[in-house]
Amino acid sequence: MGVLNVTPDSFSDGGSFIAPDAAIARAVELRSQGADLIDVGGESTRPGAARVDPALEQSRIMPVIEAMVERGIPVSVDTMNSVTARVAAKAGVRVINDVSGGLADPQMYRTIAQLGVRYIASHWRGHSDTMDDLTSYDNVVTDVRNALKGRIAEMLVWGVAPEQIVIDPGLGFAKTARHNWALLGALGELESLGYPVLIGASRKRFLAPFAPDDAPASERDFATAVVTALVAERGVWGVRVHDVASTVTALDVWSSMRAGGARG
Ligand code: PMM
Repeated sequence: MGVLNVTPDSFSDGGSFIAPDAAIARAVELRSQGADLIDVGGESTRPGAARVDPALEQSRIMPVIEAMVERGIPVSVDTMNSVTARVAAKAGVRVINDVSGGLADPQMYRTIAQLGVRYIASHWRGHSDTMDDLTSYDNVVTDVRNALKGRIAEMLVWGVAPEQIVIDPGLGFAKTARHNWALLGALGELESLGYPVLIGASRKRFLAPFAPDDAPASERDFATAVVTALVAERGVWGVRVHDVASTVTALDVWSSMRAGGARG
């Protein structure tokens, strides 16, 4: 899944793709580099970010989404708003990616059930202006697993079908570096819930120690690609990344090694 943030303020690509033409060109590029899905977002979730009105969010993303659908590019929409999910689905989007896992909008599960689209639900504890104060866990792996299990139970009550659901530990959302590593190191715990898992590690702060001091976030792509190969080995459904080319290379290396092992 390639990231396309149509925002002025996302932490690593904010401002680069706010003009629809630039965003559409980027979508075409990510697709040609091998992304199976392009995740379009109009609201930044970087730590400290302020909320964006759904009308503004839609005015940013909809021209881009319509152009992508017209070109046959598979789109997911990164939104916490059920109204935006509905508008996007009407335009042909088949995947809704909700970093709040449904907690930001009480209408989300009903909407997803009605739309019948794929729904990616992340573990989340609060909006970006508070999330860095919400990092207290008894055991992060057990707590995130139980929280996601609770979200899934509620989705099913609202009529969301199991086949619609993908889960995500929400790396960096109310989590320290230690928490992110604990979750990546225990992916089996999340997979044991029985749903596909998506991982969004790309360029996040916990990968900064693997790049030079004060290097831009794009220098975390190498570490991101390593995470991609390692979580692929663990059987995850997808990875959400900014630099599709390096992740595709990592996956090519991983699959060549697997195929070699199978041939003996
Ligand atoms: N992270 C960000 C945004 N959307 N969606 C999912 N499913 N998982 C994530 O980890 C995730 C996400 C924040 O990163 P960005 O600001 O660079 O897009």
